[in-house]
Order: sequence, then structure tokens, then C-alpha cells
Amino acid sequence: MIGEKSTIHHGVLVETKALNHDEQAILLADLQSIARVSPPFSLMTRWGKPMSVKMTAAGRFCWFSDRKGYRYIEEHPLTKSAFPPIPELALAVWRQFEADIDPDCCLINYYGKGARMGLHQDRDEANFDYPVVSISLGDPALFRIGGTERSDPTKSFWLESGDVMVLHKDKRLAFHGIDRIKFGESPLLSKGGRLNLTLRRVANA
Ligand code: MD6
Ligand code: FE
Repeated sequence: MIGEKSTIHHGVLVETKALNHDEQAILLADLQSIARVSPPFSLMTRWGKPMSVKMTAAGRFCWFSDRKGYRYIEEHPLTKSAFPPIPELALAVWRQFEADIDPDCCLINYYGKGARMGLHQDRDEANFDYPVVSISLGDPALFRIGGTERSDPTKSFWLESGDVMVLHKDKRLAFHGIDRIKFGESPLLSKGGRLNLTLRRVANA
């Protein structure tokens, strides 16, 4: 499960094709089962703007946003049920980077045609000593990363299906986002699009 190559892009570790085709297919099937019980839902930013990315989660927590602000929730907003367990394959990826503690949230982002994600920091977690580990599946995405100030210079690079990226240490609170995806380029999702998993530790140990 180690990548074909490791690259540092603007201070961020990317393991290219960390998941091979079979592993990607297994993880996709896991995500499809999760979506059946915890369907992806649409969110509004705190400024009242609809987000183009749909979200759901596995594990104890799911990130949530509305006019009241950003926070983590423990019940699906529509079904009111708890989220299903984090897939074993995703846990195995996380443990390659953080052996001391397991994640308690696997946020699942779905990007359809034209979806993007604005520049943001992941800072609603209790302890920034733990990394955020991201797994990409499906269509390629242009990922943009900067520094800890919104005005810091940024760089973009492509994340492809099976790639794993880790934000930790001095990059844990770096601003980042998705500029665009190449819809329909990957054969992995039969209807096209991109899935991104971000594994995090929300509650303190
Ligand atoms: C995405 N990723 O790749 C959006 N956040 O769809 C993120 O927002 C992200 O990739 C924290 C750490 C890694 C990430
Ligand atoms: Fe993020």
C-alpha cells in the first residue's frame, strides 16, 4: 500500500497511487454501502452559500456547516442515525502515518461535474498534533495549497485516483481547496465524479 512514488508538493507529502486498482474498487464498494445508510447531503456555508460538494461520513463524527457556523455532528442530518464505521482499508492507510491513535472521522466528499471547494483551513478539531490523511478516488482534482495565512502564496497540483496526501506538522493548518476536477476522466465511478476521504481525529484522546 506504499505509493509508486512519494513527492513533497509545497511541503505536503503525496503518495502517488498508494492504492492499486483492486484496493480502490474495494474502498469504492465500502463507500457505496455507507452512502446507502448515510446518503451524501448538501450543505450551506456559514455565509449562506450552497456548497457544490456533497458530504457524508463514517466514524463517530461528520463535519457540518450552516448559518450557525462550522462544527462536527454525531447524527446524520436527514436520517438522524449514527454514521457507519470507518472502512478497514481507510484505517490501514491512516495507521501508516499515525500509529498512536485511530481517526474518529472519515469525511466523504463527492464532487460531481463543476464541483469545487474554496480555500479553507481544517481547524474544527480538538488537537492539531494529529494529521489529516486524504484519499482520492475517481476523477483527477486540482488541489491548491498555501500557508497558514489566507494571503500566503499557493501552489496547485493534481490528485488522482488512489493518491494519498497527508497534511501535518507545519502544513496541518495550511489553507487548501479544490480548484476543479476533470469530470469523466477516470473509469472508477461509473457515473463519473470524484470521491475524497479525509481521515481525522476530532475529539482529543
Ligand atoms: C478534497 N480536501 O480533496 C478536499 N482537508 O476534496 C480537503 O479539504 C482536505 O485533502 C484537509 C486535509 C486534506 C484534504
Ligand atoms: Fe480540508
